[in-house]
Amino acid sequence: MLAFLLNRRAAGGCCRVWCGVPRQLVHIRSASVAEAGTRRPDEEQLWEAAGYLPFSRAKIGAFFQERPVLKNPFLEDALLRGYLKRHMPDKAAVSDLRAFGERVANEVDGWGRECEVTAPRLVHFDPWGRRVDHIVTSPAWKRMKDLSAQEGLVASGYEGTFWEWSRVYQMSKLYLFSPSSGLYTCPLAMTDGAAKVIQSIGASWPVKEALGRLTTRQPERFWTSGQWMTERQGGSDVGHGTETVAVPQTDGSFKLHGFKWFTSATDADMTLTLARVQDGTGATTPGSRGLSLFYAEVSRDEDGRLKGIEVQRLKDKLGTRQMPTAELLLDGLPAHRLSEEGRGVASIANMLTITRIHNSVSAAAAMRRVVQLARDYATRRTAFGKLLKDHPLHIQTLARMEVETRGAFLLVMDVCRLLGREECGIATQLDTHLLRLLTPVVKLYTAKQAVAVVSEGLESFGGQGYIEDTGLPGLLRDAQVLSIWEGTTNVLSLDVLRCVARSSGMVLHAYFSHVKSLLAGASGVSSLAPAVKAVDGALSELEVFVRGAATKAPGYMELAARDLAYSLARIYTGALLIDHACWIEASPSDTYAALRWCENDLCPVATKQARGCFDSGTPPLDAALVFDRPTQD
Ligand code: UCC
Repeated sequence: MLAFLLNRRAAGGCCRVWCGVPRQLVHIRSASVAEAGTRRPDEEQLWEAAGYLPFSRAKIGAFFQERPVLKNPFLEDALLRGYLKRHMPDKAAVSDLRAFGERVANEVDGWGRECEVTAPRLVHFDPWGRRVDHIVTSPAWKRMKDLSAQEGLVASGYEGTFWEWSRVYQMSKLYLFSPSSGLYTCPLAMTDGAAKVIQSIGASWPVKEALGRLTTRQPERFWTSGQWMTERQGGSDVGHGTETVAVPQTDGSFKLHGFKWFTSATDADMTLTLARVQDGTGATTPGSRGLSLFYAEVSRDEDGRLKGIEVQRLKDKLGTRQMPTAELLLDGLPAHRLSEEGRGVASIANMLTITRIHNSVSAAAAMRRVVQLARDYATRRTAFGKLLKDHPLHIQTLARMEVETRGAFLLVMDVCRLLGREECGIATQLDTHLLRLLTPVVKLYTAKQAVAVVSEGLESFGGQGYIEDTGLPGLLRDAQVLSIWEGTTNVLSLDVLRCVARSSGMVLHAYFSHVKSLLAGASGVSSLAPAVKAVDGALSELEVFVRGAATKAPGYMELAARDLAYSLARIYTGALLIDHACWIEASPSDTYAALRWCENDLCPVATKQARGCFDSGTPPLDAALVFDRPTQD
């Protein structure tokens, strides 16, 4: 009967939106319906009276899509819990993470959303015309700062409570926090990096007090730090791009003059930055050798004006909109030199290591979050007559995302493990080499994976993944920055080559021997045999490539750098997945994830080499392709 009526309506060209609220004759017309007062056909009135009209009163239609629910991200994460159980089964750590996971789901995630919708703004002048340069942030952003102190999100990296596992514990907490943090993980990364630099240089006046504030759990004392490295000429080639000069003062301090083009989380209380010391004639040393590291506090004079800083404008960014990013004119900013003159880059390198690890934690966390939400949604959303979870193709897609996420997690946590060992003074030479090599590798690889997995994750929500107020698009926008800041993929690939060269290949020796030892632990585990074979084979191919590299021109290795870094990441991750699957309490899913990961091309540098991708004839062909233009008629 209903179908009959609908057909008749369609045939009549009627265009209305109706919803049937039982027994109520309320209807809402679309713009194209007949004018008010026009007599409706009798059949239509009958139809309404019977309550059959779907979608009359469309604004409150009875059908709603189920939303994905964020549950405690710690309890939901089988791999995180398994990893911690295996390596640091400390009850205090686990119960803290469990409680924090609850807080993230029930409280913090809402604040993160508030940060996203209440973007920071810059107030240049007060109502009376005085220049104030206030960066106004949301109350939620301020709550994030207090929470970060209370929960020890930086402090726990320095308290040593869990000895060599302190970094794993800290980063696990940040991993739970990151996707709900409204990007507060960015200032925390720089704060952690600054603390590490100050600690490694040896805290004395005036930074001793700062170190205490960066690593405190007391919200009222807690400071965040900036890392002002990017200038108008860019943020990658720091050695040539830095124009800021440091003018010596008679008391031994300096005043900085320059233009910082991209300063993140600019509401920080202090910063570390690079500048060139001027000599008595105003001359400076060019290049990296002319750079020194400076400490500066962000403070105001009695009139409320920033001392030595003008905030030019806030950046209008694709993502990370929750966080203020500014262009700063340094016009006599009081500062103290922390490094020896000319040792700026080497001295800030510790900060780069820490922020790159934080970046990787955020990448793995973004993947985990989208997988958790997509998994939940699959149990609620029906399409084509059944729940998404009952569509094998959909679950296959989620399973592939899960494999990527697991790989990223283990790679990140292994680097955190190495960092913890180094900081406890128990790192072997092998650990130190691995940490140096894997830091750029984990950063570049997980950042790229995050964009791919989060993008796939959004697609798994269909059109809803593209709707702003679901909160999902922000995950993708924020993931996109991960491959850009703290060294782009190519810059980090070149960093891999540089650390191989500087260590005379020792970092690679460490790499090969550690992967072999991980594989040795899996010999005899038949369920993992195909994965072990794949990693072993890829490792041999990599060894052949590396041995041959010694005879190649530098240009050859530069072309191979990205594929080399990817090979290092995929092989090492494969070995970690295998190792985890060998754990006595590992689940069948741990084994399955290892097998699936190892079906990838684990050594793309060998694959591409075999195709001549790095040969000298390739760059001109690449260039011709890139700049291909239609021929003139
Ligand atoms: O600032 C930015 C945004 C802030 C927001 C951060 C938020 C993060 C949040 C994450 C969580 C959500 S973006 C700025 C991005 N810029 C970079 O990251 C810089 C990228 N460029 C590089 O990394 C380059 O490789 C440079 C700048 C380091 C290259 O400079 P140089 O001068 O050519 O460097 P050298 O000559 O290779 O190295 C100079 C010294 C050497 O030590 P010595 O002299 O003792 O032999 C190197 O061994 O520095 C040492 N060094 C390192 N040490 C250089 N790089 C490293 C390293 N990665 N680790 C250890």
